[in-house]
Amino acid sequence: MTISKSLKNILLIELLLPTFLLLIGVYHGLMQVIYRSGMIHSQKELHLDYYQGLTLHGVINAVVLTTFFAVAFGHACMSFFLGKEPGKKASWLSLWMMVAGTIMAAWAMLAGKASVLYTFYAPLKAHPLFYLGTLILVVGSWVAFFDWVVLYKRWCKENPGKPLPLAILGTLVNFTVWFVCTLAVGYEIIVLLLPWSMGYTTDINIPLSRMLFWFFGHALVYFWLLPAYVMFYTMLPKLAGGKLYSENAGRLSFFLFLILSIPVGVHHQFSEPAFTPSTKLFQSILTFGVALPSFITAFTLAASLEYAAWKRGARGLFGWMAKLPYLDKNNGLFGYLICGMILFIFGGLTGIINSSYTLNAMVHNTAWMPGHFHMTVAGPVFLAIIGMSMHIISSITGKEIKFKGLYTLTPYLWMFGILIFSFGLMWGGLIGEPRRTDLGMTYLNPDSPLFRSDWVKTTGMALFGGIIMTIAFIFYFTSIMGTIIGKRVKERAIEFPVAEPLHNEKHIAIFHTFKPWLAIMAVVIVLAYTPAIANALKNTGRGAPPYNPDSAIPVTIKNELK
Ligand code: HAS
Repeated sequence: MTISKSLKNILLIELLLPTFLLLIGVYHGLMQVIYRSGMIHSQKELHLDYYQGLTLHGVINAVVLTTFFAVAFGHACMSFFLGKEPGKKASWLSLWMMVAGTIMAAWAMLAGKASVLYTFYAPLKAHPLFYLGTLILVVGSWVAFFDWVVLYKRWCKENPGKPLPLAILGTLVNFTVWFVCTLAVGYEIIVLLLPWSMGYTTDINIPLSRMLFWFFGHALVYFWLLPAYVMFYTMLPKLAGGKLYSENAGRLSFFLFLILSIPVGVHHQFSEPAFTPSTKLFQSILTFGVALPSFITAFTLAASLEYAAWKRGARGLFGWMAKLPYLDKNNGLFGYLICGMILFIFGGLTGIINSSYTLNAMVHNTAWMPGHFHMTVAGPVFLAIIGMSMHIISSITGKEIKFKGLYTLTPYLWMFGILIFSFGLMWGGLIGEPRRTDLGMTYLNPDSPLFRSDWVKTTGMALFGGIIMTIAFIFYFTSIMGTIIGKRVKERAIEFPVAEPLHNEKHIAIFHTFKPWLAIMAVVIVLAYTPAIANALKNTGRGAPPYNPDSAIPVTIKNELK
């Protein structure tokens, strides 16, 4: 489908701006493994602050890149699957708000005034512009969503009785979850963090602020994941040369995400005494529930891939795994999606370990945790984002992908790097290695009395994996830069490889309406969060003054001592 100049420019900015910012994000990722492996024993050597770098790494890679991409991919899906481009004014307004928010937050982080990590947990305190910028970025993404809802309603009126394309269903579910969960973090920012950071209030209710964050924070991980799921269901079977095994399974999965993505946030707070065991148990059970749509996805997609491989001549029980178009240079996107899925087998299984209350006590706040989440957010999510960004940029500019060999190799190299990196972290976590700690200053410094020789091999493994990932990103960056400066060789258009369903499935009415699912979503959230809010309000502890991450003395007292 042809694309207007305005939408083309919007998509290019939304995809390329975070790609350039990734240079900072990936650089600080490399610095993390270097710091942690003990190669650097003093911050002064590189004039870099560990927590500042970690904040830039987390915010750019996990918040800015993912939000810009979700909006850009949403615009592209709306245009392609509904046959109508989103409103020009709303799309530009959304973009400029997201850019303005990013600039504000980036300034605060680069100036060293917001080293609070991507979770911005109180009592770590950031400059007000960090919180405000994050809020404006989020509200900018809402503007795009509200406009899509208008588009969707118009499409329903014009196409009565026609099933909503699965990609649109997935996108609307994703942004509904996003809208609801960001209300909580918006409240946290406006009512708790901003007044406190501006000095209007002196302390803050820690359990409440963290609970509000995780109301948003766990749903956030599905906001990252669902664009990749849209690609898995609607495009991957086609890229593999087959068909989608069951479209109804896809619809069910997306609706399950709608009801279960949010009411599970307390599983990040199992070790916080403010919440009672029954609150934790209920959300732990719901967390096992939210793994269900991913299991459905795993089986549906495995069946779709098996069908594709059988069509390509595969035989035997596992023969299909070898007969997929892994290194086909003219089908590079397949590699990005399949490598993401393979990583997600491990990312998902480790997630299920985390959600068990007892096992969580073993792994919480250890290096295991970044091991888990790099096989999710840096696995299927990141690979789908960069693979699809290249696909969209090449289609809408009418340019051929350049350095196809590098582009095709990137996901395999990245997967190999992540597996080594994450296994190093998880192994380290199991033998007590903490997360979010500059180990080179203490535990990995042979001159320190705290030196832990048993962590040398695990952090070394993570370093090795991190270097491979950095090389993979350089391959990708070279290819995307080559593509952008290349010559136009075809019509500018939005194109997606669309998978047909394998069966003519029964029409199940409940899979074609949002209303009952939205009602169940509201009920489950109320059931899960009423006790959690009551706990946070009752067991507040003492309000906390602001801290910076590099010192155990509150900022206010430090100022008085000066
Ligand atoms: Fe998680 C912590 C539980 C999924 C991200 N998670 C985190 C954090 C992040 C994160 C960033 O219960 C750290 C936050 C922080 O900074 O503190 N997580 C889960 C569970 C799932 C899960 C149960 N997480 C994700 C996803 C993420 C993500 C997705 C990002 C995108 N996670 C937790 C818990 C914690 C946590 C606790 C807190 C721990 C603590 O103590 O702090 C589930 O959704 C996972 C279900 C997934 C599956 C896998 C399905 C597999 C598929 C692929 C199939 C492959 C095929 C290909 C078919 C069941 C779909 C085959 C082809 C071949 C050729 C072989």
